[in-house]
Amino acid sequence: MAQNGTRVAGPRCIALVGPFQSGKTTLLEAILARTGAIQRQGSIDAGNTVGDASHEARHHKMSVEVSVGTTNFMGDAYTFVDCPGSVEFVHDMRAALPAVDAAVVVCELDEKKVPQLQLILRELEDRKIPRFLFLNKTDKADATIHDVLQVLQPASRSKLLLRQIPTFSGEIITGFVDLALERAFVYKEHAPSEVIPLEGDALDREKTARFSMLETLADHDDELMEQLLEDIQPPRDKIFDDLSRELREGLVCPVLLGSATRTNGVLRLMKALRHEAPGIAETTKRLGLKPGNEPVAYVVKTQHTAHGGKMSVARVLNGQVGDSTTFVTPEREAGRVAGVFKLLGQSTEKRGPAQAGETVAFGKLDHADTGDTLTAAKQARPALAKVAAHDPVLAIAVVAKERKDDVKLGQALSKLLEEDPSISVVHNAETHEVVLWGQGEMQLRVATERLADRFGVATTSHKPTVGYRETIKRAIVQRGRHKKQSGGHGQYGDVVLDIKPLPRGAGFTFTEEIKGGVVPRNYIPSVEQGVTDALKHGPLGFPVVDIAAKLIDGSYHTVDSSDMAFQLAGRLAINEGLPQCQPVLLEPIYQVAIVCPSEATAKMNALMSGRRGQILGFDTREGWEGWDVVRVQMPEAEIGDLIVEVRSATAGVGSFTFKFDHMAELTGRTADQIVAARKAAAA
Ligand SMILES: Nc1nc2c(ncn2[C@@H]2O[C@H](COP(=O)(O)OP(=O)(O)OP(=O)(O)O)[C@@H](O)[C@H]2O)c(=O)[nH]1
Ligand SMILES: [Mg+2]
Repeated sequence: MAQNGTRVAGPRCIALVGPFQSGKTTLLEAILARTGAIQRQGSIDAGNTVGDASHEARHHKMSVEVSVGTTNFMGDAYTFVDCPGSVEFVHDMRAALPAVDAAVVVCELDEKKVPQLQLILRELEDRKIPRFLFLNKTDKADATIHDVLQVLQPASRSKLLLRQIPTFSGEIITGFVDLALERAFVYKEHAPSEVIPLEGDALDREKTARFSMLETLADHDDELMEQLLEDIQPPRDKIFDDLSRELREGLVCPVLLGSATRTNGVLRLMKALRHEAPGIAETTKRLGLKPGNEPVAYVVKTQHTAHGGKMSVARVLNGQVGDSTTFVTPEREAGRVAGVFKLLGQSTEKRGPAQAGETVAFGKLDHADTGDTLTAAKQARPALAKVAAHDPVLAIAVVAKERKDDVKLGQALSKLLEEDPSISVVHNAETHEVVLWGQGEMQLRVATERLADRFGVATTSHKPTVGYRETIKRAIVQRGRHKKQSGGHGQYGDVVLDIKPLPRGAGFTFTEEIKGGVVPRNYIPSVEQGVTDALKHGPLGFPVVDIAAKLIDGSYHTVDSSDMAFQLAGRLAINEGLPQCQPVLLEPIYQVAIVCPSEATAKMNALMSGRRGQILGFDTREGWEGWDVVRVQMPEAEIGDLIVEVRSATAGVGSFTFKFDHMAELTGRTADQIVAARKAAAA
């Protein structure tokens, strides 16, 4: 079954992407089985697939990071990068994409998943990555499959092009017709499909579907358009040439059908990749890599294996990389390759040097990060792609279960961040909390599981402390006198403070107006120190802000006065004065910008009123037709798990960014509860 066209030989790197749970990892398994890289096709349910081999992925029955597998097909090496579908792990996909030749977007015929599909296609379109759609789970599909293009086209900016149509036995799909080859196939479970005669109803449907495929191709080929208008049968070569050219130029997105669990349609997919997907030459052109002699590679993924240490999965873009190749990045020295490995999920096999186009793992590149462009020369190439992680939306505070693991936790966290740069760690100096910021509940749960499983540090986690503050609403003049006469040397300090509220955001000021040396100069800094210390915990239990303290009077004792005594006096004045100044709680208010498909915008309204949010306005999202931006002001405490609700109201695709805006007074029951909780925690 020779297929013509302008085939590119050599190793390929193909991303498997698509909405959550569409069957990507199962498709990888099917491809590996069909191409002989593994003996038996495993399944997600049995927990024995090559991809998703980590504890965390098996446990949750979903991909939580990229899995990579290399196989051979008709003489060429193919490395598949199986990306997680969950939006929480999307950074792994985004970081891997720049280096791939093409993507297979695995999807289902499910309207609810179209917004997710759109997000993924958008990423590929923006990066100009040629893409196929693989409509999976045809074993579950029924006759409504005729609506494929109608359902899926809105997700894609480039025209979807149906390459195959299903054939039925009753309601069940039993095979397909390949519209380019004009051949009918009947599916065989876990075996190549069999060619059958194309006749009867199938032939009629084939003619119509083929014509519309050719029409789509002819949109970008005038000669073909003329042939169609004049009823001339275009030569098959021309069709294959157009298919591959228009795919590579991103003009069309061909749609193939199949079932990953049954290995149906997998061989056709491999053949389409073989004949139509671009190779390394076009990919380096896309990336703008100028020709040169030195080895260049792009880091697709970073992993810390239990025994092998750090592994950098990388695609060699130019030259040859072997043991002891030394790499630099534009920012730093990346290290020296210690071992080149072929990957099949978590199993690694040592191999010889890797050539341009191959995707392998390099051992021990201590200072290489995911997304780095590596150059084996003194002079680094400029970064070919930089993929910044999305802003985090959810946080948890983590604590090592055992005190002795505190140091180990720090090391484990830095490895965790290397593996998943969409997580960040913030050490809160005020609360001494180690706060993990990430993309969602599952990602953070997996992060803590990984800390335990992979890096050997068991942790507990809790909600991070909200940055409440307090202030006063009334002024007071308050004396603070510290006097102790116990035997010999006594202690004496006496101050009078003029305490006043300041406008919101003014912070704290300390001034003095001491006349006649009633408080000697050298003790004034001690008074200030005492005041500052006292303001760390106000009468409500929180740091006090927006307050002015002026030292206006006092007295001293030539023998008994000391720095310590004046510190205590300053402290006393604050501790005794503030409760009389109508202390009030302040809570941080953030500006939140929620992005969501327009049909979900109304739901955001309802969501905000339940979370003390104030809607400031709605806008259309620039460059995103059918999407809105909702701008809101919201208390920090309510942002805590906002992402969970935003996602559930938007089929998973809504998100937000936020930044601190101001502190606002909080009174009433909510404030009382917060103060009571703080007191209970301090007790
Ligand atoms: N009926 C049917 N089920 C399938 C098919 N492919 C995958 N599944 C099932 O769909 C579920 C998800 O499969 P996965 O391969 O984990 O999907 P995925 O796209 O890798 O999932 P994420 O990586 O978590 O997004 C599993 O229960 C699979 O058995 C298929 O062709 N037919
Ligand atoms: Mg998966």
